[in-house]
Amino acid sequence: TMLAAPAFGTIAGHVRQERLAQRLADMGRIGATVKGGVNRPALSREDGLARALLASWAAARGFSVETDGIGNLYVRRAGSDPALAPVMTGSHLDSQPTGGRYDGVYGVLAGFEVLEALEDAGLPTRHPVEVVAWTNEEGSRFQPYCMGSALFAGKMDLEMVLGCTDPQGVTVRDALAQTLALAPAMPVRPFGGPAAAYVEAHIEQGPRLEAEDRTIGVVSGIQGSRWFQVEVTGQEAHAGTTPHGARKDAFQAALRMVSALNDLMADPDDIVRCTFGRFEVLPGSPNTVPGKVIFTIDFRHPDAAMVKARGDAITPLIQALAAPCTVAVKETSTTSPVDFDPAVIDAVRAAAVGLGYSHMDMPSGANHDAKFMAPRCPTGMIFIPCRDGISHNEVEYASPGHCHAGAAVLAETLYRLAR
Ligand code: HGY
Ligand code: MN
Ligand code: MN
Ligand code: MN
Repeated sequence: TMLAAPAFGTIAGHVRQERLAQRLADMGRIGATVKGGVNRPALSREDGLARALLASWAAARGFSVETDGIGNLYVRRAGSDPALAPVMTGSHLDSQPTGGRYDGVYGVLAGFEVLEALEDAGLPTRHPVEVVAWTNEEGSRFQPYCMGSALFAGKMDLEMVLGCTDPQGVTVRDALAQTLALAPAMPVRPFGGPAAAYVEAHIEQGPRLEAEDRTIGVVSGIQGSRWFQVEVTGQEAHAGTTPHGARKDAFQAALRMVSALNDLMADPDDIVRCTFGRFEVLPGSPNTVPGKVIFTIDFRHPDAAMVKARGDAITPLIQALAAPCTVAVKETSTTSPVDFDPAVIDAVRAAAVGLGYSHMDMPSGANHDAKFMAPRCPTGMIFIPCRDGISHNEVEYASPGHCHAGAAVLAETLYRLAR
């Protein structure tokens, strides 16, 4: 029989703002950049050192740590009934090349703070509670994104993933081996383990909570996103002697493609998101006609039909504009919009209300590992504001008070799901 739920604050009262702030500062030193951000690419030395630091903190508190075939790090506080599936939280430690000290890390460390608060309170839970640091959420160095959570959820093939390469040609397989070597050996669990629920805390990475002066975002779901890598091949030639009519100029072809994609994605309501984040013109010499252009497309939309229809139009449009060059289009990540579990959404909102935090329901424009957990178990997210809504930028900042509030709401939510 389930005893009456304890008053809100029972566990949140043990969440300590300064301890969380200190751990964020400690983790933020790994891969720190001169501009105050972090450069901690997935499966880099810095990523490995961050994993090792988290594993050492877990060991110091008597939590067990395990990993799996892609290096996800599971920190577990045992439950009184080990037969029960764990209630899970977490996020990622990898960052953008010019990333901030909160994206991903905040969710991992807010989850760790919940484990510490449960321990300090001496509160048992029937379910084990686990914090996961998922491998390669960002997808910046290696595409696709969310390799860790997608493999856990059985949505990607491990051999495919291990063969993926970064722009320097390094494979996930090789980078993973170097990363794992930086932390003590730990038990390896198979993918697809049981999960009773998953709740991820994250900075909003947008301006809405700050604009509406709310502390907690009760997240309803995540928009769909489709990523492409485009490789245009022309012919290098002399800039002075080659008539334009005889050129196979890869840059001019890419320009036509981007211009047509901008027209395709034009949206008076400004709901569509289409970003050309990587754009390489090779060989990059002023007096050689570009023979190759590599560029990426990150297309997102909240409506499933639009993600399908508009996304399916991308490749044929690009191919029709390639001549006299040739083009290869590779779709590297494809995820549909997901809606989070109503009961988890309600639990997050109830915790915010119970703790007296201002809050608002809102969708997520950013991808998260929660996108891959949503089909596996009841899933939800908690947002906190970030200054000026800026993220994927070294100035990214969330106040200690907001970090504390998100961890407190996470604590009450996880406790009610796990007790
Ligand atoms: O790209 C994203 O939406 C996530 O922040 N990595
Ligand atoms: Mn993130
Ligand atoms: Mn990110
Ligand atoms: Mn994430």
